[in-house]
Amino acid sequence: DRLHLSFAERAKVAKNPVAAQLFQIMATKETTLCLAADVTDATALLNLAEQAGPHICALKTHIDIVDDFHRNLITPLQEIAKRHNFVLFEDRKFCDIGKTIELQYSKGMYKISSWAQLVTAHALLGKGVLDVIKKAEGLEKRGVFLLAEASCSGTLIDAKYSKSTLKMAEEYPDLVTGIVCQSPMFLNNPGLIQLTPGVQIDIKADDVDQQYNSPESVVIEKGCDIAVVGRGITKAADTAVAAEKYKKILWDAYLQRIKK
Ligand code: 6AU
Repeated sequence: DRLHLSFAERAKVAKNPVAAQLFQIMATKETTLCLAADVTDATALLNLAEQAGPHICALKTHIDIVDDFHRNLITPLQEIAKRHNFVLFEDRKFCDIGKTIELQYSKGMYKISSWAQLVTAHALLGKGVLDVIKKAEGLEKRGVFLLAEASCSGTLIDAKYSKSTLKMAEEYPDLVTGIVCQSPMFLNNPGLIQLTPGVQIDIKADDVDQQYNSPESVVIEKGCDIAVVGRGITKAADTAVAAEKYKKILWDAYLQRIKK
């Protein structure tokens, strides 16, 4: 099953091209770390990308929090991603009617579809989101992570909703890269990637509603393939040292999991 197969084996069965690309990056760079680069300064974002670059498979942005965003930020970001071989991932969490998402995906200041190979989306309003992302202008190789569970306390998402999200994912195998969730759920398809946020070594929660698990427990007990780490790295004294530390713990946990 999914939890005991290697990423190299899973690359062969992935139907979404970005999932296949990610599995290959993970296997060759030996990293399952996705950095949540949640900073509000463009230069800080580029510095994070550069320093964490050798240790990550994906860089996840909330591009709309960058105070001094300018289109000129995208070219150097893409150059860093290419040089260090990681994927750019905009955590937009699309949730609207299809027509609106079509515009939010390709138009406006951010033109997400022109640079982000990966985006997140909610399944709440139905399949429209996947239909429009599939057809929109933009990069040829693209993928979507659907949010099926949340890391925060007080989420309104229940088991029935999670299961329906998974069903929707299975209906778009060429577009859906994977699922954002906190448990293995019913995700047995080895071609799909489980992305799990809420990962930190030192603390259990923030002062709002975020809840954290350790890197070992998310991989071994909760089925995480790619772990999202934000403040555990961005608030550390040395970005590269912290990223390398998470990478190693996560990779050892993955090796332990596939051996079982
Ligand atoms: O490690 P942190 O808490 O600093 O950052 C976690 C990152 C943030 C959130 O927007 C995101 O992960 N996130 C998501 C995603 C990836 O979609 C889902 C979720 O349930 N919880 C969560 O924290 O950028």
